Amino acid sequence: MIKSITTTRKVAGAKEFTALRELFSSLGFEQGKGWKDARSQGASFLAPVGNLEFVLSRAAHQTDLWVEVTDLDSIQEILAKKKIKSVPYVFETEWDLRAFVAEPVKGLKIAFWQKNRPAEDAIDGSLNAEGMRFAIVVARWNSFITERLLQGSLDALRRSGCRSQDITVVRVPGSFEIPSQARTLAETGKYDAIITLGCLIRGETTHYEHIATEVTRGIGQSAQETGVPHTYGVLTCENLEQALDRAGLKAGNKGFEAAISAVEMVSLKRKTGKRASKQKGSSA
Ligand code: DLZ
Repeated sequence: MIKSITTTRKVAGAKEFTALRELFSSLGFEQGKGWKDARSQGASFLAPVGNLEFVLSRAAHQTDLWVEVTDLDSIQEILAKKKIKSVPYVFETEWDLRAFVAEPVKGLKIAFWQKNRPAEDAIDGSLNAEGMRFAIVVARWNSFITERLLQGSLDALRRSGCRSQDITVVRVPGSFEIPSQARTLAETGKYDAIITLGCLIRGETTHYEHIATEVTRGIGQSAQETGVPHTYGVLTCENLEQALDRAGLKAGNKGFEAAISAVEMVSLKRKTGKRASKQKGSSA
């Protein structure tokens, strides 16, 4: 049974090795284990889908790597910031896609591509958090769980390109206090989004339903009334086992998801907000 495909690339030296490792991290690739021994070193990057193609063609488009992405513009922005040249790719086929080729180090050509979509298709937020500022409100109650959620959020923000100095973490006693603190932070105007993290466990929480409803309503209300995106990383669980699963054990890490959603919402707000003001401007 085949399990996976790995393609390796020998690089010219330590400088290129570091440059490629940093570039691939900032593009949003998930890091694999990598390895290092006395004679050599490997930096590994994972993608959700691997695909090995043997091609028989007379066309000239030869690149070393094809990377399918969800937001080509964000990738181009990151490369431009790093002063990596890229050129639009001209296809001889009728493929329904957009692409460009970048050469981050001499001799390594990477084609980044995205499926074309009809013009009326949805607007997506990007997952590039460079230059965005976030506040994370985290409840101390059930800290065994909420600290894991916090680590998940920090991991997501850093991997999306957010700088540590643009992240503020505020701890509150319990989930009940999250909405008021979230609102205080949102009203400062210093943050692009607020990420809320807490953990309510039915078996251990008196008035569980009331607290859960109040916390959810309060966070939503703060988001709507301040206009600052808030994302919801408050676990509402039947028991500790379920909470652990959602804090990184079996069912993902809801803190990570809340942070990624925050990045997407900030990007989306910027894109759709711009669109709205452009439309206003053109009708005036
Ligand atoms: C009091 C309480 C209880 C019983 N359970 C939880 C819980 O499971 N998760 C949580 O985040 N907080 C809990 N709290 C604390 C309340 O949220 C609040 O901090 C206190 O009632 C003080 O207002």
